[in-house]
Amino acid sequence: MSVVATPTTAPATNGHTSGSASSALKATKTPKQSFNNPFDYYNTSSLFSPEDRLIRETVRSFVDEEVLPIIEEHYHAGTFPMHLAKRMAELGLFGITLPHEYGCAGASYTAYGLAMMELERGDSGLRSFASVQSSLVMYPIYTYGSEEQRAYWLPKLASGEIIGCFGLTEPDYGSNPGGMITTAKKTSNGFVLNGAKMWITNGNIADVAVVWAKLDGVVRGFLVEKGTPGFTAPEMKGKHSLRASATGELVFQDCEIPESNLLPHVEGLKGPLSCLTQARYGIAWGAIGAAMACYESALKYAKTRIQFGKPIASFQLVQEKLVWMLNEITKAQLLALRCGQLKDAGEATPQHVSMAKRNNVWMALEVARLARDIHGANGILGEYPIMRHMANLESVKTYEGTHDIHTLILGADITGIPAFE
Ligand code: TGC
Ligand code: FAD
Repeated sequence: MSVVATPTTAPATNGHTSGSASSALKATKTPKQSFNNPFDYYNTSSLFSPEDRLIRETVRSFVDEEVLPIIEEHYHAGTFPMHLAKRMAELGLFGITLPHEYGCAGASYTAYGLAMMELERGDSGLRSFASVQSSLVMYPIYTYGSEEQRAYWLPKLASGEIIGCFGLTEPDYGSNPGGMITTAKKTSNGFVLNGAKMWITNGNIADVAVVWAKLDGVVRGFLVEKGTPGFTAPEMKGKHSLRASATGELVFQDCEIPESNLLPHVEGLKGPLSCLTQARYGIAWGAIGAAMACYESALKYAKTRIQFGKPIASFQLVQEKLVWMLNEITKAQLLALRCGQLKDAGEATPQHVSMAKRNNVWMALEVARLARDIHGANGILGEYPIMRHMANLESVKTYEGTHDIHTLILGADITGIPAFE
């Protein structure tokens, strides 16, 4: 059901009859448009490699054909569309930058970003799923795991045969994960874990959890398999955001795991934080997708919704909002593009990524709010994607480092004075 007015073909008049006013109106009716693609105003696509463009187009079609028709239903029901996990795996979206030998696509970071942008144009829950599987589970196993761990886990994760999650946040330690109180103790057979993790994307549906815990006071990474005695993963319910995404707790009560489940090649907080840099990079692109969906809907709506005898797109205040949206989306695209180039060249710092995540998620939320405003009352309906994206983006603003934590990361970088303590 749509209550949007049908587009007018005949020009609406404002009642003026003077020749100069009507010719001025005419002049504004058929402006020469300086762009071919209203969602890529600076034609950034021309800067991507043919392979990156193909990946983007493939994910775009997947989202149009298989995500958009069903996502609202899942969002409403509070369920993740699980059948899409297999499809994302088939498209090579899990561990997309990792090498072919582990069943991965070996694509560029730019391609990874573009894929995340298209997924989040569908829903942040879908991008979250791919972020966690790729950047927070496969990346640490690839980067810090033994060769046996890589060979065993990565192909299964790439093919979607198994799903992973990443346990860092605790009930009392969110922005400050260094304070974590989950512990691992060495035993004769391996390790015993005690503690709890909270707000874990895919926690309740995952087959394997990458869990960060303190061993003799030092943060270490452990792989904990579903069904291990002493490990439970209840679902977290009642979310008004990221409803098409599973979120769980991870609870460890004398949970014994074998020695071979320790990630051997990293110690300290830089282990989990380096994974976050990967995922934050994907979010910086993903948020642009959510913003594009809101902008696209607002532009279409503004051109077809008639008030005071004219499309609302003809009002200067509405145009100002649309221009602001496209202007900020374009700036965000350029920031993400450059961040991708730096990552592909091995030159991106965590702080570069913080700037892109911080700016682009903020931008997307502002775009969503303006889009909601342009849709009037219709903006609150599930028939339009706006409120879903807006509510999702409230989580995206908080997870992977809140907006303010990224401000402090950048503040520390430019002043040399960390303000966390
Ligand atoms: P600090 O002393 O600054 O750093 C400790 C060590 O880590 C290194 N480091 C990094 N390494 C790689 N990448 C980064 N981004 C890094 N940031 C820091 C640092 O060089 C140091 O190394 P070393 O060798 O000297 O030991 O640590 P701090 O305790 O002062 O904390 C700094 C702070 C606040 C920035 C950090 O704790 C932080 O980023 N907090 C935010 C927490 C966060 O983002 N949590 C996210 C949880 S996961 C999640 O949200 C998944 S959502 C998934 C989805 O659905 O998409
Ligand atoms: P807090 O740290 O308590 O922060 C509350 C407020 O205080 C924020 O505004 C914050 O910016 C501010 N604040 C905190 N410290 C400072 C300071 N020093 N200076 C100024 N302001 C400060 N975590 C995982 O480990 N794995 C996951 O898969 C995962 N998935 C998530 C999925 C969802 C849907 C959500 C909502 C969260 C998820 N998280 C996950 C947790 C997420 O990373 C944390 O929520 C986030 O790091 C913030 O922690 P917190 O919620 O405890 O907020």
